[in-house]
Amino acid sequence: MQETEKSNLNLLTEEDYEALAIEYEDAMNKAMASIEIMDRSMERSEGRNPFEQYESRIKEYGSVEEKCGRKGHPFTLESVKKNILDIAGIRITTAFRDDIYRVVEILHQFPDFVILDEKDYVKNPKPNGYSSYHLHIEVNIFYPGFGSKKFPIEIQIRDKAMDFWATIEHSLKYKNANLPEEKREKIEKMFRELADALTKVEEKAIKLRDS
Ligand code: 0O2
Repeated sequence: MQETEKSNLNLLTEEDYEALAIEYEDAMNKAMASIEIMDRSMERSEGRNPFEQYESRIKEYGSVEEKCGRKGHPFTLESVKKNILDIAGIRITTAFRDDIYRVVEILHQFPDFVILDEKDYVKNPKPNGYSSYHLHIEVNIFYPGFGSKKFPIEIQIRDKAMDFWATIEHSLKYKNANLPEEKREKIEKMFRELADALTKVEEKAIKLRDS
């Protein structure tokens, strides 16, 4: 669709999205700075540090448009602000599965983060085997002369084995979407088996750590 057609329909233009994304980036950077403080504080404490790696990203314009379409939301500025909660996303990776819950506990204690909702796909994996802990948090940013604004951020927490699974599954998702039904089912089954095998490896790793 042409940019002129988009503005006629009040659809979100790439230019408007870029302006919006800058504000989300401020909120994301603030949250990342807080996570770095948590990590460094855990590093100094006596126990093991559950934070292994963390990274952030701003969702691309095309992905926001695709997600609005997939979820049946209008692709307008107001709708995107209300419905797309992962414009700013942070992924935290842990070494062990049980570290995920230590990270969740620490995030809950942090006063700058208001937890909006959370989904535990670690205890309740998706039927395809996807397993991660998701939280939506809200971060407050003060803009001199404008006042405070609140921004949602999605935080995904998973261990390294789960991250390996999700990265492969994500990269093959679009490729597999056009496969014949029978072949797709076979691949989905292989992904479920891979997730089960990785869960067993994770359990062994925890046993090794605790032995
Ligand atoms: P992308 O391209 O990774 O950004 P919500 O985001 O909460 O409004 P939903 O569907 O209720 O939407 O949330 P859900 O299922 O918790 O998934 C949100 C995000 O988790 C996805 O964002 C993915 O990043 C990741 N995710 C969820 N399910 C899967 C899965 O089966 N495989 C992989 N690899 N990742 C998954 P997006 O925007 O869908 O995708």
